[in-house]
Amino acid sequence: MTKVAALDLGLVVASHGRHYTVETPDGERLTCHPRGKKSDCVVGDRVRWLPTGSDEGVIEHLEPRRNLLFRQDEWKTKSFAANLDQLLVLVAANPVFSESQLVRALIAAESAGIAAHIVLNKADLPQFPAARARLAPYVAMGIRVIETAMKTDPGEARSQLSALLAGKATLVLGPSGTGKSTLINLLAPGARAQVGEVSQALNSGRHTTTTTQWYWLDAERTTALIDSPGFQEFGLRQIGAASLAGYMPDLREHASACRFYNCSHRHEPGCGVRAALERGEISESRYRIYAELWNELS
Ligand SMILES: Nc1nc2c(ncn2[C@@H]2O[C@H](COP(=O)(O)OP(=O)(O)OP(=O)(O)O)[C@@H](O)[C@H]2O)c(=O)[nH]1
Ligand SMILES: [Mg+2]
Ligand SMILES: [Zn+2]
Repeated sequence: MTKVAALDLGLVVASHGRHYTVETPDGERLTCHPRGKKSDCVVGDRVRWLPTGSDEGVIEHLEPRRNLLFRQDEWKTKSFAANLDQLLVLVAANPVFSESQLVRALIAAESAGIAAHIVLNKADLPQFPAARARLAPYVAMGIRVIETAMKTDPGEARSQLSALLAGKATLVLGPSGTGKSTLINLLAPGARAQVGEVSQALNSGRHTTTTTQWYWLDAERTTALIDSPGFQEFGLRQIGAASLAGYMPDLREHASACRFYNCSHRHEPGCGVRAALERGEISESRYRIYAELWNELS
């Protein structure tokens, strides 16, 4: 048997269900199949592989991960990507975003130990002020919210984002039609990620991007953006109801004032979180989403 350490190292840059695209340290890309039937590699994984032909290989070993961002729906677990430096949750002025989905993505990142920022795109649309107002609680709790108009003001969007992204591997996550692939094309030279027409994205629930894919933004391969398909469902079954508030910074801040150490912030007397809600220090929508999630996970 070949020793694992003697095998070539590779980075999983795309996942196509049954096979993967793996990039070698010199930047060559090849198709790799998993050894055996089941595979659990995701984009961002470091793997050890063996060549099986001139441009094909087999994955023999998965290197330990620094982190993994995933969601857990009722019946299945969906891994987004591994070994991330940060997450950009991309929402848009239109289509109107679901705050519940935004909260879920932020909680998943927080529980995986991955820093998250929000990008609000399509600042050129008339719905923009309303979308901005809905994000005010996130700005207040210290999350960075970057406002862009990638299509109408790409130069500005590029300069707003390049410093934040430099030297990091960033996953771009968000509902369909918000501009994730538009962002990839704006920043990754020669990316040609497929971009969907507004009408399709809005009305047919169509997802233009269907696979997760890693793009380098620079020739030195130090900065990466990962495009992903838009999501609708975002289960958090991996998280227990009792730890939920700990992953919501605005709630967490007030939980130390609760009379009971195991307060659910739902019905108990002397609850610091509900007191803060009444004082207007926690937004009603955030608390409502917390309560919904708490019921779902209990
Ligand atoms: N008005 C406006 N439209 C934009 C802007 N940025 C992107 N779009 C449009 O939004 C539509 C969807 O863009 P995509 O980049 O395909 O969206 P996506 O998030 O990758 O969508 P999925 O791949 O389906 O998840 C396209 O028609 C873009 O041209 C913007 O700043 N303003
Ligand atoms: Mg896309
Ligand atoms: Zn409480």
